Amino acid sequence: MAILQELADALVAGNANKVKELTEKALVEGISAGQIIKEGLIPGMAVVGERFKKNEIYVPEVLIAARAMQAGLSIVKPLLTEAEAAERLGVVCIGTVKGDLHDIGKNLVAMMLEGAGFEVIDLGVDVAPEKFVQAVKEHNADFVALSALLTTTMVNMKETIQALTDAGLRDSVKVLVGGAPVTQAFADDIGADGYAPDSGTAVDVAKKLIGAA
Ligand code: B1M
Repeated sequence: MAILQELADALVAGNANKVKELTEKALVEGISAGQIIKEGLIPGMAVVGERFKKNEIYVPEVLIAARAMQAGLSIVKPLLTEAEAAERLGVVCIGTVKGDLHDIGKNLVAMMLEGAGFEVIDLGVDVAPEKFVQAVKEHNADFVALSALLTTTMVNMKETIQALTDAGLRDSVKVLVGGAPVTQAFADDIGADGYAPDSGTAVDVAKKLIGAA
């Protein structure tokens, strides 16, 4: 549908006003909230993710596109039917680990996951292992996404995985880790299910982990 392509293009251009306008217009035309997300907003954000991964655009452009995505999502999310909401790819509890206050990268990952169709519960920064455990239980999460920017806080990723294991949740939840000092070798060492070096790749890895890619 032409209007959904126009919507995706407006999102890629980071034009929040146009995204809002086109989302409202699409609803008036009778297009469902789910279809607007699936065929307009998500494809737009996928283009942004790909360009970011290839270094064709940078953090500011991604943040602007994410703001445009939010402008559309805030209109259609409350209108999702139960069936449409259930079609979401999965529930992710994301946070920066205990002791760590860096959140720019974590926010980007959260936005890209949401843009790809995941429901994202953002727990913020300095998140203690117990808080992740509690959130996984409360939201019946499929994923825990852990970000760390300090070599001194990376250890709290391991602590969080241990807390999930102790709570008997480790088999029911996938753990994705990332952040500047984190490597695939570290992820393997602490028993994470996935590692991503950037927010675009985080979406690919998350989809693979739940068999949606
Ligand atoms: Co801090 N800081 N900082 N800092 N800071 C670094 C990380 C540092 C490398 C700077 C340096 O010394 N060169 C250094 C860490 C050294 C180390 O541990 N090896 C450092 C330090 C030491 C500190 C303090 C200790 C400084 C002090 O007080 N003495 C202090 C610690 C505070 C704390 O956390 N307890 C501190 C504080 C701060 C500010 C508050 C001032 C600010 C944070 C503001 C904020 O986040 N709201 C800050 C900043 C801005 C930085 C730098 C300059 C930039 C980080 C950033 O936002 N990058 C950083 C140096 C640097 O990285 N160049 C530095 C942009 C962002 C888009 O990238 O976060 O890497 P990044 O995210 C990427 C990927 O890593 C990945 O995707 C993102 C985008 O593609 N990714 C994931 C991130 N999380 C992921 C999760 C995933 C998957 C991918 O799956 C779940």
